[in-house]
Amino acid sequence: MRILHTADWHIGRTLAGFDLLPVQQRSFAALRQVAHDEHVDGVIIAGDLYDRGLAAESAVNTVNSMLRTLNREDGLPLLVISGNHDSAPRLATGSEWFSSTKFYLHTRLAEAFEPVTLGDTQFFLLPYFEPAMARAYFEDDNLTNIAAAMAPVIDRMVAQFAPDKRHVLVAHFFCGWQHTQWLRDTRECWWPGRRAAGLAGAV
Ligand SMILES: [Mn+2]
Repeated sequence: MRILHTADWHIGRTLAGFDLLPVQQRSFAALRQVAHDEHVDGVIIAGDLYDRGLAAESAVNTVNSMLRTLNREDGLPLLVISGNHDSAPRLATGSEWFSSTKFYLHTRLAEAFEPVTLGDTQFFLLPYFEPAMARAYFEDDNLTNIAAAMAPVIDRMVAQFAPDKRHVLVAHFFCGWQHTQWLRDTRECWWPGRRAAGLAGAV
């Protein structure tokens, strides 16, 4: 299985007063070409499709057009999570019927435990979440940071592992120097199995 992994499109972003949309459109065209040339079986978009939760109308139109192009015109399965820059409820609008065209968009923590199976692989789409969301979901006041919250998150995913499948985690986190070891721990300890992989976007 060949998967194209992308993240952090930040559509709608301006940089020192310049609209980045023309650059982002060119990047999207290049991405689409890679997906075509490499005959990928799906595209992972690991968060931050938008730059702001309350995205401008033009940004919404752009993201919708890009997703529609990949999914409907190119026929590619899409595996998408919300990032910290996205508004999860806004991004999720319409997601109930997206899966009919293999467009899987997870924006709520609970959805992370419903693996998406494509071919020989289970994908666990973990949207960006705050510790408070994990405390509420697991009803555990001890989950005061993401490192603590990831233990029950991973446990619940592992319980869903089909033994004859590969398992891929898609996530979106802040990553800094002090988090490097934690990310390594997540990949090598919390995500068991040699054939597993974690794919993330960040910040
Ligand atoms: Mn980002």
